Amino acid sequence: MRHARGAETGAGKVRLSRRRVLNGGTALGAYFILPRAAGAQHQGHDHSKMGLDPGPIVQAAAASVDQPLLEPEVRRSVNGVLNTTLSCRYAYKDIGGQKLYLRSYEGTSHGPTLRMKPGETLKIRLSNDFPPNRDALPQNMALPQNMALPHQFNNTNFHFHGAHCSPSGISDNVMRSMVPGKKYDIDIALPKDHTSGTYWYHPHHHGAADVQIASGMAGAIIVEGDFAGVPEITNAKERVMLMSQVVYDSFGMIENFSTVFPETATRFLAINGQRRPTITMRPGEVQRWRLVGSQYQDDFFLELEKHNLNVIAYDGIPLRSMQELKTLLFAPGQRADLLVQAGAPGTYEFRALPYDQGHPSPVGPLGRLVVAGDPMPMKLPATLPKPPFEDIKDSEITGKRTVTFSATSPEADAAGHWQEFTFLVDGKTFNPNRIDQRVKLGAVEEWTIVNTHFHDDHVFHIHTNPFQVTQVNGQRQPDLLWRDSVIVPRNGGSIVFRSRFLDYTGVFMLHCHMMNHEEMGMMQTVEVYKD
Ligand SMILES: [Cu+2]
Repeated sequence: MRHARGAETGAGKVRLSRRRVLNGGTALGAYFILPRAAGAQHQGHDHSKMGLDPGPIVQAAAASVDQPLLEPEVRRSVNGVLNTTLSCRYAYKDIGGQKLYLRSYEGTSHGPTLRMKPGETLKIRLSNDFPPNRDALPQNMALPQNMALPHQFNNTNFHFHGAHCSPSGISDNVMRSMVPGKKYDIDIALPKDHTSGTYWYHPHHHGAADVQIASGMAGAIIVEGDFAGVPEITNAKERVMLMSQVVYDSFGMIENFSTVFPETATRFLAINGQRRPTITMRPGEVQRWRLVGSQYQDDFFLELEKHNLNVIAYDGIPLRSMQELKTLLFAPGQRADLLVQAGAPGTYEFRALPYDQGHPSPVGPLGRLVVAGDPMPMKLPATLPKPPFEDIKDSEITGKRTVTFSATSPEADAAGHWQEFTFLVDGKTFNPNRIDQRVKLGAVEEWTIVNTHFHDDHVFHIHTNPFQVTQVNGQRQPDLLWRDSVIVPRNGGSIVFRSRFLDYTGVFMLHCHMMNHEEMGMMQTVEVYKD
């Protein structure tokens, strides 16, 4: 991705001599070189006449916006196995005219898109190529206050977000610690009846996951095969779109937790590591946009100017009928599969609108839809196939429980340092040595998630089993959506869901997917056990 964008950007906006292109080199990426004389005259001197050549003057360019949307490299399964490697390493990334030096997968702005089918196995040889951690492990990590300190940002691991698979061993086990300089095998087998749709992967090492996701360490996983027999969907061109809030310090890096913490930390928004990319369609064309909520912290209130957002799946799980929306509230961790039908020729903004999630959600352009060319008559589907899961009936419920999200904050909340906040589940910060919820294998439970935090909405996410949302703030939800991540409204708000704890025993996590909060302790362990 980087190479293509860097080269096109410079050449497209400024007429460069061959010598300057060679001098500038590809290392300059999305920066371009101003004609030397212009820079010199600005100083009131012409150094070239004086024989003093100051060399090319490099200035950050706005030219790296409005480039065609690029998608991550695709890696596919072969004979039932997706066998690949992933290197975790530092890389230069050119995003929106900013040259950043951040942790990455494979040195690209986002990791490769992995495509596989239900019943297949994902085998990854993960190489942690980060340098050694600069900080020592806090002394006595058993102390909860120490476990809630972000730390050791070069440790990592691998989480297949939304998968129904084993949370143990070398499968989707987020308790693993993958340290710098070593290689690790990951082996995740999906059951044959796994849902097909849009999933994603990201690091989940407590202490480091937030900084790594904020750095763009995320990739899409497409489990193929949904909507077979619906040509309006299967014939549509697909686009994978990884959403991000771009953050960095004055060195273009993320080396300190305070780079990501204040709610105002976001510099701008991006899709696939590009600032305001362009998406082209022909009038009447239908495309399937696979949106991945890989933004590290905040909700996006999405709008595509003068176009409907037609949702056909949330969180990788197909809907029973298409939702025709004008706006979509999109939380970290979530996915939404949209059918977009292009209208009349023109340019339309794809953007995040103002929204109050307790603090203002980040706003700004995400991309631009450019509709041009000959009409392409396509249709939206009239109906969708039967969805994959049966509704959970009252008669199935074997138990109920309540989980409470809360937080404490300083008086001057907006200006507070991260050390002045605590984020809690059931009154406690995360402790990996404690089991918080024990659930018998095969149980079907109804859970109420309460958010007593006066200030912020939070995003409840649980691993291994999806759930069906039945109530929000006491209101029955007629659409009974299946999800793996859902917003819990602030100040006494609540959601109720039902879930079947099927197939897999072991320990996994529930947490807030606003990663700052998870990192500071808003996470619990869940153990599914067999008698
Ligand atoms: Cu939260």
